[in-house]
Amino acid sequence: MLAFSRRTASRCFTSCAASASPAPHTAHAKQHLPGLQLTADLLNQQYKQQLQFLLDSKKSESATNVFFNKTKITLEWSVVDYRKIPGEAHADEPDGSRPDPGLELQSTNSLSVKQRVNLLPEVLFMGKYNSGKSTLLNALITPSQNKKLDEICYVSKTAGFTKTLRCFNLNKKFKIIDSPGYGTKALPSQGQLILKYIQNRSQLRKVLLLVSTPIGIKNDDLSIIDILYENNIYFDIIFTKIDKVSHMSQIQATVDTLNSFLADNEYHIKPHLYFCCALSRKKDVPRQGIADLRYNLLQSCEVPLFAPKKRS
Ligand SMILES: Nc1nc2c(ncn2[C@@H]2O[C@H](COP(=O)(O)OP(=O)(O)OP(=O)(O)O)[C@@H](O)[C@H]2O)c(=O)[nH]1
Ligand SMILES: [Mg+2]
Repeated sequence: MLAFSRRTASRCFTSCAASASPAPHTAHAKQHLPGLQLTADLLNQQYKQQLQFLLDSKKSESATNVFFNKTKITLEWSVVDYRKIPGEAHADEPDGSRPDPGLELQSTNSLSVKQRVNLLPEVLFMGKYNSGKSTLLNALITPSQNKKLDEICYVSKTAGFTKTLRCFNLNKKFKIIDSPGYGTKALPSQGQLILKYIQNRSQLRKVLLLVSTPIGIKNDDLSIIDILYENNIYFDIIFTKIDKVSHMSQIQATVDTLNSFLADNEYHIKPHLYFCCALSRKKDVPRQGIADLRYNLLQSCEVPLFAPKKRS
C-alpha cells in the first residue's frame, strides 16, 4: 500500500505545466466577454496555455482523431473484485510471496501477447455518479461526424448505473477504465474496489476526474483529490456538461473552490483543467472538448501519432 505525505505527493507533479503558470482563474477566465455564448470550446481556449499536452497543430489534431475514429475497442474485463483483474490474483498477498512483476519487465521480448496486453498503460475515469464518465468514454471513441454516440459504455440518468470497474482496450495501445461513480448512492464495496485499484495498479498512468459543471466541486470530489495526491497519482479535472451552464460565474465559483482547497492543503502543483460537452443531440450544441482529451490520453500513454495518409 502506498502512503505518501502531501508534500511528497505534490512533488511527483513537477512535470505538469500548471506549476509554472499563473492560476487560470486569475489570468484568463476574466477575459470571457459578456454576451458570448459559454461553450466548452471557448473555455478550453481560455485555459489552453495551462495544459501539459497542447494540441496546437491541425496535423496533430487530425492524426489524433484518425486514431480514435478508427480505433478497435474491446471490453477486456469487468470486475467487482480487484483480484479478478488479470495479473492481480496475488494482490492481497504479502510482497515477498507475489510473482515479481520486475522479472516480466526485464525480458519484454520473451513476453507472450497476453502478458504484453496486461502491461499496457491505463487511464482511470473517476467521478461522482452521473458526472458523465460513461458518456464521455462513448464520445471519445465515436467519430465526430456521427450524431449519435457509439455506445460501448451503458449510460443512464439513473445514478449509480455503472456497477463494475470496466476495462476497454483501444487498439492494443492503451486502456481506459470506466468506474462506478462515488457519492451517497454508491456502495462501500465499489469505493474499496476503486481505492484498491488506485493504490495497487502499476499500469495506472493517469486519472481523469470528472466533475459535472452544473453541480460543481463538492466535498466528496475534494476527498478523492486528497487520495490522488497522497498516492502520487497524476490527474486532470474534466468539467462535463458545459452545455447546461450559461454563466461564467458558475465556472468561476467552481474553479475558485478548487484553487482554495489546493492552496489550503499546500498542493502547489495544480491539475490541468478541461471542459467538455459529450452530447451532440441538438444541432447548435455539438460535442466539444473531445479532441483535446483524446490527445491528452494518447500523450499520457505515450502512443505515437502518425499523420493520416494522403489519398492519391
Ligand atoms: N446535457 C448533457 N448531459 C450529459 C453530458 N454527459 C452526460 N450527460 C447525461 O448525464 C447522465 C449520466 O451520464 P453517464 O455517462 O451515465 O454518467 P456516469 O458518470 O457514467 O454515471 P454512473 O455510471 O452512474 O456513475 C446521462 O443522462 C447522460 O446523457 C453532457 O455533456 N451534456
Ligand atoms: Mg457510468
